[in-house]
Amino acid sequence: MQRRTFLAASGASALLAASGISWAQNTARPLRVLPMTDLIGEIEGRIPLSLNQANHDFGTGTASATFGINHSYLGPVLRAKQGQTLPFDVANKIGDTSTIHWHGLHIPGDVDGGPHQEIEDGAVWSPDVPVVQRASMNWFHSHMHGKTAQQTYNGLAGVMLIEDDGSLDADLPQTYGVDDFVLVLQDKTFDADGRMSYVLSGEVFEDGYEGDTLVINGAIAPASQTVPSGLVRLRILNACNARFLELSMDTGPITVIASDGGFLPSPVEAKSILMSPGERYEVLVDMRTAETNALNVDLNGGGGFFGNLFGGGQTTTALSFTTSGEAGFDGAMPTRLANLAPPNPAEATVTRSFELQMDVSADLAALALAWDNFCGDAGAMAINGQPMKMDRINERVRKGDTELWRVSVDDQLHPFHVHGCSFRILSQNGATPPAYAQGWKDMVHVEDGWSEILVRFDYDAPEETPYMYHCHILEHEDCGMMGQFTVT
Ligand SMILES: [Cu+2]
Repeated sequence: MQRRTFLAASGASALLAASGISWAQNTARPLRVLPMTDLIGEIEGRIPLSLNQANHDFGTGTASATFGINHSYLGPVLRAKQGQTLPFDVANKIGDTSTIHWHGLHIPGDVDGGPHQEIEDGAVWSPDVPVVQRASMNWFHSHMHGKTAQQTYNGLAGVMLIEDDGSLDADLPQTYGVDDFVLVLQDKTFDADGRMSYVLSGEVFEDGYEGDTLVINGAIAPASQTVPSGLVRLRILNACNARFLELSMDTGPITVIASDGGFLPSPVEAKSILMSPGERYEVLVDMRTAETNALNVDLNGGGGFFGNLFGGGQTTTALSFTTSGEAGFDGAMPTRLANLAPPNPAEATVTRSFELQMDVSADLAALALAWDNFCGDAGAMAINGQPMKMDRINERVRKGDTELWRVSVDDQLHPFHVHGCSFRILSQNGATPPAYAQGWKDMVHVEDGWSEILVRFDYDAPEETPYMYHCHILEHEDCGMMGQFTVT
């Protein structure tokens, strides 16, 4: 930090950028709490979500040109309850066509917000979104084909918390901004003037876009937060375009209570957890007797350029906690959270295989670009030899059938996401997934061998508004590593 201050003070800001020094700071700032829009209860009229152009200061002292949803960067934390229907009016004012996809929601294809549900600039999209699933942390983000990476990076993303009777009654911290926090983790690059930048090249497409600066809820890390004595709940989203993040605690194990699609049967303690782009985990931090602890984040979880180069990560303190000494949530660490039987592969009546491909032939790459895939000069990417094509249905699934989906890759590590469901992971990279990834998921890591998931779809996704399956490295998705399926 001294170094950065020195360089800036000596007017050597160009050097700063050239030397690749990040804008990470030495002194923590107070945690930025994302504004919540609580929808639980009677909803009058429609719920406005305005996708807008904005200016936002991430903490560099200079405003960056961003997109936001009702705010200058990112959207509100929407809180809803199982059984509600959410009548959204999504107004697009970003100066470009966009979409909003509800990631993790069990909803029909015609309200899913995928690439077929374009919202022209100046138009309003009005889906009535049913909330049928159990308590879970979900999110929403741009899914505009060929532009998902850029639009999401610029800020078109937000969190949706779903509660149910069980979660509202559960003996868990749930006072938002006091002992219950939403953390949206992202990596950014800032130029020498402190403006957020996003520069693409062929190489960037290979790895996906990786920033050098960790941002939490739209503010540069590290952050600090004073909490009451007691348990503290963190609902964490990896909203990076491409980075896998490895999370750990400064003291003791990290205690996971929920994954993408809901609660685990009981808390799982791990030395660290690996989160791909798109994944969510809920964590409890025990501050009953501890006076301090901190959440650490390694930007190079799962490898990455620096991880591979130095054979180790770049673990930094992301968020430190100090107790105020006041009494807070006084419950004990829970022992039982949810009823969850082990997945039963014998239920599968159909098996499908998917290979995520970095390398496709030059002929196919040329076609892929004509199909609105966006790859810079990286060629194109595909699944099963087929780059994304908007008017091609790749798979047709029967509603209510349990299916076994096997996923492999030709190179690198990819996070595979499936719309319209939560699934269970049978194997990840040919092995049993870590205990914290054995509950309800909509993301699976695929690197070596086969990763197998047990899926079932209970809602219609017709030909006009099919579901997607894709790599959640957003540059890969834009570059064609995506396919479409109907459910009828
Ligand atoms: Cu990928």
